[in-house]
Amino acid sequence: MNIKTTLLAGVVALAPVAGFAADLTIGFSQIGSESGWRAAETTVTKQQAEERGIDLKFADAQQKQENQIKAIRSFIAQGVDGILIAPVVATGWDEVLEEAKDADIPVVLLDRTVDAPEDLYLTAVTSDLVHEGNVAGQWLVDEVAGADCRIVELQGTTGSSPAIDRKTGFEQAIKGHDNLEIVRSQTGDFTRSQGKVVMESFLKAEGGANICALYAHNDDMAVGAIQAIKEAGLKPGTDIKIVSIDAVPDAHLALANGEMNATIELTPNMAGPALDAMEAYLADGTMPAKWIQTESKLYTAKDDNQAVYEMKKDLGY
Ligand code: GZL
Repeated sequence: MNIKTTLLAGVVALAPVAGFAADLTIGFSQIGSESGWRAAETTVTKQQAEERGIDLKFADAQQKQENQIKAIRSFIAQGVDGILIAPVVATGWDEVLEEAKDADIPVVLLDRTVDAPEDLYLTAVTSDLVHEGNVAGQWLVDEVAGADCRIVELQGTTGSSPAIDRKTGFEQAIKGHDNLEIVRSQTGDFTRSQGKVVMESFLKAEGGANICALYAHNDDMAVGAIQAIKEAGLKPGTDIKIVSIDAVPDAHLALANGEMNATIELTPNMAGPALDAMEAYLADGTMPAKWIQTESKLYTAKDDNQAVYEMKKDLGY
């Protein structure tokens, strides 16, 4: 059974669950700040640690796995009580996770998974990344209602579990709908700048009139693509439908302005459930489920996006 958490229950409340955290030191290997969502996750994680009296050792890897591995080894050498990792890619973690296990230091994964034996980490707190892709694909199937639609896709960071799973889920949803076809697919590395550059290349290669929809694996790439679509003299949200994931404040603004059509919410509060599990394990050996799943929610232009923007804009994105 997956323990679901919700955005509001996590981010707004920020209340600690119990007082196991006295004098805990936790290392956090964060990928970097490639997206607004990632910045919010960092903000929330620091808030959660502070609320619980946890001494959080924060390391920003600037999107490089070798920097994450160095940071994790440093945490082990420091003898921290636990380690949080947001793994930039899915492979290459076995050795350093073995070292943490040998040092009896529990590891909790945030927002992405790894291809490693499950006994090498306590739990993973993530959304259902395949489901997110599914919801995005199904939204487009319903939106075009049988009309032909040539799709371009901005993938997340190559080799990351969200890029792999969100692609899988989207393709599952459009399978069997021959009117829908992905004609271009390339990584924009989850960033606005790359999302713009790659969308410009799609527009040049295909011609704007031949692109019906953009599926972006995150809102930051979608926002960059919106800029490129506008600079090509086209109307994002009308000439090219846009469906994305994260539901960051700027995506709600784009939805409210008719420049985006749908996004699937990803809570930035992975640390709340992660630290609950870590504290309980450190207190009395309680073993959590291997996967703590966070909820996903579809937002479209029909929602009160201005109100959601106002609620989210000060949450650290
Ligand atoms: C998904 C997470 C992704 C976000 C992006 O769980 O890893 O990484 O969707 C971020 O915004 O870059």
